[in-house]
Amino acid sequence: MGKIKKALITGITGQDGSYLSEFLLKKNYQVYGLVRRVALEDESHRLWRIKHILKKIKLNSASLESYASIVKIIQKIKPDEIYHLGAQSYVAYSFEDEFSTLNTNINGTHYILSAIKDFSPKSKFYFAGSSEMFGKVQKNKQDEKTRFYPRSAYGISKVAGFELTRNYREAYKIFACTGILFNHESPRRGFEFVTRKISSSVAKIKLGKQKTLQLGNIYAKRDWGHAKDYVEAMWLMLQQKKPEDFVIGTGKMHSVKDFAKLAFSIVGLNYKKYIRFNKNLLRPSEVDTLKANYNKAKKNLKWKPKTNFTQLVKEMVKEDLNFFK
Ligand code: NAP
Ligand code: G4F
Repeated sequence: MGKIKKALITGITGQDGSYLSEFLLKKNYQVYGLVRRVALEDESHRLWRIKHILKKIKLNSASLESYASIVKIIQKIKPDEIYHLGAQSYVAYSFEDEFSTLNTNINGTHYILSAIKDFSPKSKFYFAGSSEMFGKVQKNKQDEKTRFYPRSAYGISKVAGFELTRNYREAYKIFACTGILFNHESPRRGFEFVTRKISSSVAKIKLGKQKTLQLGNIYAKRDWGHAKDYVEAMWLMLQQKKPEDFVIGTGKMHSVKDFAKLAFSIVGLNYKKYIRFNKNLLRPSEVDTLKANYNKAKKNLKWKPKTNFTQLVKEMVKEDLNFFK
């Protein structure tokens, strides 16, 4: 039997962190998580996505805002692979607090890369890049060569993280790569994101616990996939011979309105009766459309999405019906 690999995940309490942990445990990894100290003090609320695997993983408290706390963990564990998923990930909030979004997202990434260089240069590094980097899209379908045009502090922070990752790879020969992931959702998605806001509202409306659903720009279009499919792509990137960046998506695009229409229809309701426009939910600058060209991942990683749009919406609505019953 080969040596047991060690993986360190930042953002392990989030949607992707939880699926990635399950995936790596199945592959017999020892999984370590970097979590905020407050999370350990409030397990029932903050660790809900990983409570079923808590006995199998090792959590360490640290802050993405503190270089010293990150160094301690990386120096101690010397992970084979580091998946840096921790971030202020809510785009709308990044307009309200640009400073902390840039701080956590850019410095956090820089601290980890710098700690790898000085204390664990053999660790392979995955950075959670985002299709938000494409922002005001410069091409109908976006691939690894498409020019970035971020439209929020969040998008800007991810472009900075992408460039830091590239530069550490080139300057210090660290095995570092960025996954440019398009929107991915699941029943574990945070309630503030539009898909979960819709699926949870549909469930509550069906159960008589809510009357209407307020939305902003329902004409925005996204390339939505399932988070469970996407964590496999993260792992595949770190198993390649050379570190490279990859776009991950489905290549299909739907509007927020399409999502709502389908979600309501699944429970036999007409979305038109329940949706209310709220102008306060519009963003100062919007990303209108996003659609992935993931040909490079298909060819080099042999990766493709397993879940289609209808299956994703059905799963989310069904799980929320159970959740709110
Ligand atoms: P998520 O559910 O919002 O999880 C974010 C994670 O980051 C949580 O574990 C959170 O911890 C942690 N975090 C936030 N601020 C932190 C801080 N200051 N110090 C330490 N940890 C902090 O996000 P996700 O959907 O799983 O996404 C994972 C990563 O992929 C993020 O970097 C996101 O920006 C990126 N991404 C996501 C998508 C998508 O569609 N889901 C697409 C492209 C890129 P707490 O539990 O303590 O808050
Ligand atoms: O669900 P959203 O908040 O996701 P957004 O902004 O696309 O960001 C997500 O995907 C990115 C990848 O492209 C990630 F990097 C990021 O971390 C995050 O996971 O909004 C989707 C769309 C937007 O155009 C928004 O304006 O839905 C529109 N929308 C309309 N009404 C709404 C609402 N969004 C939210 N959150 N809430 C609404 O009521």
